[in-house]
Amino acid sequence: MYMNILLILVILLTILTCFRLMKVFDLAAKLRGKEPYEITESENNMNALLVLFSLVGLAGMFFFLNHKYYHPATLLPNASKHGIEVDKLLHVNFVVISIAFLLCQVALMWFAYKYRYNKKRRASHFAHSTKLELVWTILPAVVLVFLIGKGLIVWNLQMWPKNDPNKLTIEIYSKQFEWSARFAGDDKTLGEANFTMISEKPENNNPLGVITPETIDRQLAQCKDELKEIDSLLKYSFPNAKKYKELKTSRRRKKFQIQRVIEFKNQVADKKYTSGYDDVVRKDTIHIPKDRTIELLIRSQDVIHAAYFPHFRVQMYSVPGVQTRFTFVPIVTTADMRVKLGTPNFDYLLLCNNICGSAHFSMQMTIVVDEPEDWKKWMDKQTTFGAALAPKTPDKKDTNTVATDTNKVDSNATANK
Ligand SMILES: [Cu+2]
Repeated sequence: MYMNILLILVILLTILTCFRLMKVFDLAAKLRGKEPYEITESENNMNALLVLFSLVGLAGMFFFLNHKYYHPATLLPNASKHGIEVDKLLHVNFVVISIAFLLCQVALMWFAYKYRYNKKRRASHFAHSTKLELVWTILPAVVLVFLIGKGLIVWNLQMWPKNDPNKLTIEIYSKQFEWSARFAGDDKTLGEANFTMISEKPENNNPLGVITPETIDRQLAQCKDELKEIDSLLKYSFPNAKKYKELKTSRRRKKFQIQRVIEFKNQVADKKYTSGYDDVVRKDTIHIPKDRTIELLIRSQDVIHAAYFPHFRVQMYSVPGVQTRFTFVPIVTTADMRVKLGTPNFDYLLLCNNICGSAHFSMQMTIVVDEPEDWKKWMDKQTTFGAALAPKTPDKKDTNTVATDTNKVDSNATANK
């Protein structure tokens, strides 16, 4: 505290001293019979030289920082197919920017030095040069067209990839402050989901709002119970005006939710809603296979997040109410990357790259890239959404004869009883 006051005092006194010194210089100049702010030729030359000298410092700093911080090895190692192109694009951009920066700075400083004020020199009038204007319009335009064109090609690589029938579709779901992932099962289709179907109740556990005939019935029952509770609060308690208003709002919302769930129920005959049964929902760590196209479908429950996989050069906003997507192919397994980096506990991460609230920093998920056969083994061990719902629902485990899987479903069945 005292240190801060002292610091402010020192700064104020320094400013005051500077003002007084300037006044003294003015008076001294007047006494010598000169104009107070007249700049002499030697001062002018000295300033011009200093400008030139600052160019040496600036360029030196530029090369030093470039060497220290911008080097392909200082980037996180790339682990995706399109990432190679993204990194190349970054390097090309840096080269072009560096050349443009250096040329502009050299020209700026050199002209300031060369055309410093000189009493004997008269400025020449130069109004227009078509040739010069053409050069400085066409040259940057060509460079920008090249950069933007190359950027668009790389962008289209992952946004509009050739349709790969063997792609693996994964839904990435964000909410404050965690990620969930949902794998499309054997049918390669994610079951439909809607926010009105979200239930955090342990017995209805449906945090992503997946729609199946069972979840519809459970959600309807849960919503009706909640509506009854709101009604009884409105009827039998004597809340204050504010609380009363809040309860009325909750009641309106709950009724809207029930209406939506009933709409889903009415569609069951046509839509079936069975693709969600073989989906696999994961919260902490997910495994993905190497060398296979991964299609990410990204959704958000609350605010805008950004799904950022730095090693795969993937980043996409996760926006409430809009599904965004990204496609990539992982090319290095976690095990290979650990050997390559010499870090035995290295893991790929999914991070949130958009400040979304107080615990934003902790919003992450571990991604493990496996060889395809290892990934298959991991996938087969997972409990499907259908199996977690009820013991008798059809899901891929019913057709799978792997012993461990049957055990898993059975244990789940017992847990559900
Ligand atoms: Cu976030």
